[in-house]
Amino acid sequence: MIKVFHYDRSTACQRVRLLLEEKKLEWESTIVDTARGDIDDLPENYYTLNPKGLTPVIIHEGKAIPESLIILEYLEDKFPTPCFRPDSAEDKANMRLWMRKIDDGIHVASRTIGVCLVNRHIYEEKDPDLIKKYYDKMKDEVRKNNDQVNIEYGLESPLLPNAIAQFKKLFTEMDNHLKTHKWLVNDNYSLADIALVVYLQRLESFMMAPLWSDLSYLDNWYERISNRNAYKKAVLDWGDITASKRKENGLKAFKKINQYWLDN
Ligand SMILES: N[C@@H](CCC(=O)N[C@@H](CS)C(=O)NCC(=O)O)C(=O)O
Repeated sequence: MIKVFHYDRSTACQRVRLLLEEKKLEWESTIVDTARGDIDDLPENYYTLNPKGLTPVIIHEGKAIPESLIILEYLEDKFPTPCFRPDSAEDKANMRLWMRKIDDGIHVASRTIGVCLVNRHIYEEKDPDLIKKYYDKMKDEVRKNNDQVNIEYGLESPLLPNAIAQFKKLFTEMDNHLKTHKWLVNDNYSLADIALVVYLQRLESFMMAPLWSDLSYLDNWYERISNRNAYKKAVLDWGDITASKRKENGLKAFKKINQYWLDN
């Protein structure tokens, strides 16, 4: 049995759950949700499972594996049927190049948007000592420093325009590719589609879908994945405890975000 440490709305956890559901694997859920500053909710030994203290982590055959993109490849290696990785070396490289964009900036950009629009308001409502403890324990210095800027400046954060620009670049690139291909790698649904789709859901949760309304191939791709049973089970059914806050703050921010999108 695969044990998964995760929480509802985390994009990194959503992609792992999506692959688990696509492969129809049985797994056991443990919720670890520190994203609203509740660092005390982290299980005692969690840093031995993931030195960064983040989710997801899976435990399989006694071994803990963090990092969602590594987990996707691990599951593919261990449970190759049905298969979500192409055969040829060239296609595998293409698949990994799409996935690489996540660790090359998109995941950080997604956090920037989240902190500027929502997390800063959630932290404001909490005991300041608790939030201090949360940041004292945060291992990733870049994440910590970016968060400080994004909490202080919100929609005026100097990091926000570039975060939006990165999404515009990625979504435009995906749309161009999808004009002539059914999926991101040739005509087979792969780990690349599974890894990236969660960011459309994330931006949509902020009511930002109008930004990419002219990217119809991307929109169609998103719709095709959203209609899959596995997606419903892995993403929609788990929901998002902060959905109303995302919607409310996303709507308030839309004019500014749209301007950042148009400026780039
Ligand atoms: N590169 C990591 C990123 C993991 C990550 O950022 N996890 C977030 C959720 S998407 C988390 O654990 N957040 C907890 C928090 O913010 O306190 C991966 O792909 O697994």
